Amino acid sequence: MDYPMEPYKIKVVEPIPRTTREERRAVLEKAGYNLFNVPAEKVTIDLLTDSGTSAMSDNQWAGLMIGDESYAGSRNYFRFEETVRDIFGFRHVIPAHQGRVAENLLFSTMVKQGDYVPNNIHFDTTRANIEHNRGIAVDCVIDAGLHPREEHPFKGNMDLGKLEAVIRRFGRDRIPLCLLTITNNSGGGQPVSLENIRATRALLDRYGIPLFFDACRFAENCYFIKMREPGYADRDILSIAREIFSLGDGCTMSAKKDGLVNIGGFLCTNDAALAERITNLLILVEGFPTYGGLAGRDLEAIARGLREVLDEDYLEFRIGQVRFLGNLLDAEGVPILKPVGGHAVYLDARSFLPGIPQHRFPAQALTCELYLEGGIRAVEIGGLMFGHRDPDTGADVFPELEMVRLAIPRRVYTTAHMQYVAEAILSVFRRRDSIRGLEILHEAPVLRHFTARLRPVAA
Ligand code: P71
Repeated sequence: MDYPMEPYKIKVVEPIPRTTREERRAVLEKAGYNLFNVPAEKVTIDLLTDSGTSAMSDNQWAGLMIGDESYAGSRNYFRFEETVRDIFGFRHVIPAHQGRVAENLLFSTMVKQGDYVPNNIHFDTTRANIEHNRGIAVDCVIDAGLHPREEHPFKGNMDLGKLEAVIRRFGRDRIPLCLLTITNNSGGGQPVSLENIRATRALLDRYGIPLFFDACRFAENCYFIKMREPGYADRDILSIAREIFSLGDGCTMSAKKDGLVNIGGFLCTNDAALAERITNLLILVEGFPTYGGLAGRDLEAIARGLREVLDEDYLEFRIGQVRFLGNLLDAEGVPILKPVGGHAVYLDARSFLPGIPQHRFPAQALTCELYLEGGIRAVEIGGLMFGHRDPDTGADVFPELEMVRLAIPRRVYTTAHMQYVAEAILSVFRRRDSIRGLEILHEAPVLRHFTARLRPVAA
């Protein structure tokens, strides 16, 4: 197994909290068996999300010092705009403080009641922002993208048959735009091929429907194209990115992922009239168009992060580190989603804990055990996050996938940390028959996973 070497050395360190098993047991109970309720100071390795958790480089930290905090026309805005235009190629660049604001601005301007918005798979904030504007979010990923064990190099691809069926059924006038999420987070961090992007574009052109990218993890998607798609092995990441975005009409971006910053985002479009409407709204809710809810120094850090993320040594390590963790688990028979995605390893909780029925939340039970075992914080993506009661029948409805996501922050943990995580998971795997399910004590009416309180069921 190849051991990925960090392509950087460490200049600043932050101690990692250590806790005893007894302490973690008490923390879990107090948190209602929900890791969102656990203070970060009680977490040893935090794999809750790869969003906003990156380590900035010395170059980015240096950039903070030349932040120009002028209300209008900050020099860092111009540097940010120039960088985004150079990589993404869109004419209008609108800053926002994070991805879901860019989504909100876009959908509140383009989507009206009863409109349909297709995507490979909508991320939860994307779906929620479409539904908030009374639109209907439709997932059209290829079938392989829904099966954890099916190997496919581009499991994030759009199913063109499903997409065309949606267009034919509801009509072009009810589809204001189509999205493509690169990489496809909800489907396991899986990439979309350039061939598929081109074909999606051609299909949409026949109906005159604009294509927008949800570009959060675009550089990781580009790296997969270089590695896996015929004809791209000799291309640099920047030229692949430019080719992708040349096929779209705009994008939303959470810079908290491939922008390598702790806060920030933006929205791009080629449509001047659309840009003007969005900008007017931006001034109302987020800020003047040359800062969009961010400080000048944040814009500088994004501009620098977007350059650094295109570095091939960085991406080789990044993707290699995530794969390394996946391989350590796979080699010991731990059931994971395959192939390993760009930003996270997903445990298949159904196979890991076959004795726990879905209404006893096996994935949530597994996240609690990982915390108990090694102070590791992962996130449940299964029945707790996506299950709900059918309003008509009153019956419980559970999602297809029952997963635990181990999201790896960028440049934060070393490969030794990955080995620590794998060892803890293997210990849990060996004693999996003794793990009990959970039941809900308290839940909120929407997005219940953030605040729910649970308890173990009797053996
Ligand atoms: C992730 C997140 C962040 C998150 C969101 C909800 C609960 C816990 C953690 C955010 C995304 C994303 C995609 C594809 C838009 C956003 C929103 N992901 N699109 O995966 O993955 O961006 O957080 O900057 O608002 O943990 P934002």
